[in-house]
Amino acid sequence: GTWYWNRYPGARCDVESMFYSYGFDEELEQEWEWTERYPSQPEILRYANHVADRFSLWPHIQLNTRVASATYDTEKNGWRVTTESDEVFNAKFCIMATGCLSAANEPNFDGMETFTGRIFHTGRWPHEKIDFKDRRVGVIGTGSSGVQVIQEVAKEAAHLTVFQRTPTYVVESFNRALDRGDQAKVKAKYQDIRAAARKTFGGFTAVMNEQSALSVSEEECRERLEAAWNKGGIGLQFTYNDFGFNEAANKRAQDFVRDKIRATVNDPNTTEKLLPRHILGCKRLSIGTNYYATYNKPNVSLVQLGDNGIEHITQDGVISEETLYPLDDLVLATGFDAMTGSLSRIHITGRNGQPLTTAWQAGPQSYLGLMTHGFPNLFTITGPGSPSVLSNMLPTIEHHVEWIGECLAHLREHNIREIEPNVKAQDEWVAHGNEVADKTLRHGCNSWYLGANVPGKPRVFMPYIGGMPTYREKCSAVAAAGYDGFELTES
Ligand code: N01
Repeated sequence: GTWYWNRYPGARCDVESMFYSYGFDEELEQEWEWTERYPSQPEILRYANHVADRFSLWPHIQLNTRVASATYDTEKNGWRVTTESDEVFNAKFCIMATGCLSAANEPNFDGMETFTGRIFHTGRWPHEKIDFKDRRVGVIGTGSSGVQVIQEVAKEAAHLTVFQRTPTYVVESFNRALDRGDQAKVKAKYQDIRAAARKTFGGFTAVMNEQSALSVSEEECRERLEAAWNKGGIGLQFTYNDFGFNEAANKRAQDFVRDKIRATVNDPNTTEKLLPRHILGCKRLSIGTNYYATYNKPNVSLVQLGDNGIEHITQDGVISEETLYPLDDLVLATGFDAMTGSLSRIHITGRNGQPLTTAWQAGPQSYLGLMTHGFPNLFTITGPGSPSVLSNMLPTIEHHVEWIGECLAHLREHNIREIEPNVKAQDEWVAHGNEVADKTLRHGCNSWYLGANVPGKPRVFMPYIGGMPTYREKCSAVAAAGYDGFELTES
């Protein structure tokens, strides 16, 4: 879904293509050829379609179907799922694979309906080619989607105005074509590399340097950061092990990126606006290709939004700080109602008719990010409370699919009709998740990890930040102990 909808110009994954791929089938991984270090959206979509073809999945998939509700039937111990076209499906188990970053966050700016130009959201991009030639384009938002779309639209538009609320840290991707040799090296030991990646915090191939940034001189720290920068990608975060925990250590990384911005951007005014001030990695690090240099182009200007943000939209453009910026097109790169949005937009009701939105009123509650008390037989793939967005999503999704698959086999084998986490196990898991998150610097900024980008959303750090190896171990131990922490009811 992600790669079907996010088809804006420049859309690309920030995990290397050879590892942003499935590992469950050796023939698949040997045969498929990736063309670039970081895969573009069309290439990932081609890959997903290829996998569906290769494993004959299409007969099991019903496209163009929006699920409206999922209701647990306590008598029948099963789920009743309805679609917006009034189809009804009954199933004993229901698995929500609705995604972490799929419910678009579309702010309803005052006067937006009067705008006479075109409005696009990066996460709901049209399928036809959108031409920005000779047009005055505005982009609102400078997260990972904004960064990518800005770089591309700037190449085409007559003028591009970027409306920035919070400047972001962008590292260079140094994307490049992958030749047969590059691929052959990985393919020769694909499974070994994947196994090693599974032992890292996020399931990526970059390995954390287990040294404090403060244990070395500033000069040595800079040299290492420079080397990591030149390698490209989000590995910069793993240069020292305390960037995520110690503000003084983190400041060294921040200063390094701020100096890169100063060295790149020509206009001092624009430079000042682009300098991020928050903890590096507190919001998701973005990856770009000449992002900062884009602001040296004569057709690009940057507007720093004041405390009132976007004040008003008129038929002609955007008003901020009483200035009108005339526009033909407006691109909303305003992100997602992350982690919970795709679930809360389906009317899910569990035991005793309790809506999931009520159960999660104060923030998502789950056991292992896989199930929620009061919602028996309902699984979530990469749900809140699991490492999900802090990890390499494809292997992480595979891990959940495998765990749930094995769980269902166990239930069938033991003639069990209902599975549900008990309150104690769930509370302990939520408390553990909060305790680990509190030890990090992640609470220091308004990120979507905390739900801070959506007005009114409770501020809770939603993904599990204890790392993939710990998480995998816990999931395996729970299953090995006969689904410890779950109530299993026999038929
Ligand atoms: O969304 P975001 P995204 N008025 O929430 C601004 C993944 N991803 O779609 O920072 C004005 O990060 C908001 O400002 P602020 C990746 O995990 C990966 O860019 O909240 N501005 C911010 O600048 C990523 O983190 C890839 O102050 C408003 C921007 O809009 C996640 O998806 C590519 C606003 C939203 O940034 C989400 O990224 C793309 C308002 N009312 C996405 N509301 C790659 O793999 C929001 N903003 C490379």
